[in-house]
Amino acid sequence: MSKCLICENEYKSFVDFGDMPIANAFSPKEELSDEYTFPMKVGFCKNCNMVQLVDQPERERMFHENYAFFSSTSNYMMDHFKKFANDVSELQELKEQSFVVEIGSNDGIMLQNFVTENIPCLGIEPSKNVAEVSREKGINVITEFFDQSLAESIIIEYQKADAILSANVMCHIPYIHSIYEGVKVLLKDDGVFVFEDPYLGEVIEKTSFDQIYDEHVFLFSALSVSYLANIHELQLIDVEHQVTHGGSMRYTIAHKGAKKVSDNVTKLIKKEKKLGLNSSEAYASFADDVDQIKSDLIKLLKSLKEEGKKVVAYGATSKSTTVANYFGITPDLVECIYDTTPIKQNKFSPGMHIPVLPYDQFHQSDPDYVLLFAWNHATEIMKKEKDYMSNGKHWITYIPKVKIN
Ligand code: JHZ
Ligand code: SAH
Repeated sequence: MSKCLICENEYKSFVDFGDMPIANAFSPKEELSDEYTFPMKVGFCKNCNMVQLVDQPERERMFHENYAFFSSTSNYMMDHFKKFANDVSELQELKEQSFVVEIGSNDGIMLQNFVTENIPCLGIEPSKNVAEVSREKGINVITEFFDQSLAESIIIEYQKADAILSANVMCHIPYIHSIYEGVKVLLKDDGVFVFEDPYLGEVIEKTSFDQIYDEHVFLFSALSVSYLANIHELQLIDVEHQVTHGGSMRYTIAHKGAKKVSDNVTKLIKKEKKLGLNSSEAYASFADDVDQIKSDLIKLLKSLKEEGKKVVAYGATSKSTTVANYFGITPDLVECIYDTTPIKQNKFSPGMHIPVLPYDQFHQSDPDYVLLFAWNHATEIMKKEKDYMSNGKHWITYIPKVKIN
């Protein structure tokens, strides 16, 4: 039995992936013999409905000056964050006297939109290399981990915030109570805290098990987020589904009683109860569903190898670390991974050591099959590669089921 990070209730895990490396530890050859691993299991707490990793590596092993994920590698995500910033500007009627704080601002993909509108903003980003890129865009950044004590120092040095924003960061933080206390301190009386994360309902519905890796300690639902907010005298006031990262949810939180609660919240909670996300049964077949994808994909890759086909992968994602390591995808099944991110290139994937090559070489590679590790960006990538893939080359995807396109 393990203790819930939210309510301290005891819970059991429902899926066990075995020992996993750090998802973003793309390493040079000389560092491959010394890889850190941790036991990756996921559980569901019946009391507060939070789905969570049982163990997680210390935060400094994941977020540091060589962090490998740069947000601005997708044009679709650039547009998404422009719209996100715009939605919040309209909601809060932001102006030149307002103040916006983003938790986990990475390379500035969101805040750059406030800078161009002359709306004062501050990024909090502990990974120094990505923070440096945002500084070059004229964004003011504190390179520390956000928590309650940092929030207290921000209100002394700056002011309280009209909006606190965060995307794909809240689900990364096991010390989430300190974050919520920090939000409570930092948020103006009529301020909003708006964040997005991969949505539990879709992870279960699509068996998108690769959303589970070291960085993703929580899979949120409206049920669990409203419980968590309530503990801190905050309130979930709106929810909005997003197509990003394979299915996400945008949650809007305010001080308790400060704003009207949208019908969207009650409707989503009702839907989640109908789907049974508040009961262990919803999670009972998850491990078997993952194993079905595993056996189908490995069978396909082995038969392609026997036929002498050339198989490469596209997108050295964090998610692919779970896929490759749990399924046992070695370089003899998938030759290499092409990726546009310089820091990942000419290194090896965590655990399975598949070579990561610069995207520039993809069009000379002449593969028969391309395994799409960045399946969440399928629309953008398949459009971009349409001509190249047209003469007899095929995509392989595996969420929700193994499919040759
Ligand atoms: P992508 C990361 O997950 C980590 P990952 C993190 N934990 C999280 O939650 C989300 O991001 C937000 C490359 N690429 O977005 C760039 C191309 O090569 O699926 C990236 O390396 N060509 C914070 O890593 C990878 O694929 C392209 O055309 O699973 C995509 O990574 C495009 C669009 C991407 O996130
Ligand atoms: N918001 C961006 C980046 C997500 S990557 C996007 O959606 O694309 C997750 C980021 O959260 C990393 O850059 C990591 O350094 C940062 N992070 C992790 N813990 C944090 C904390 N306690 N406070 C602020 N940022 C944190």
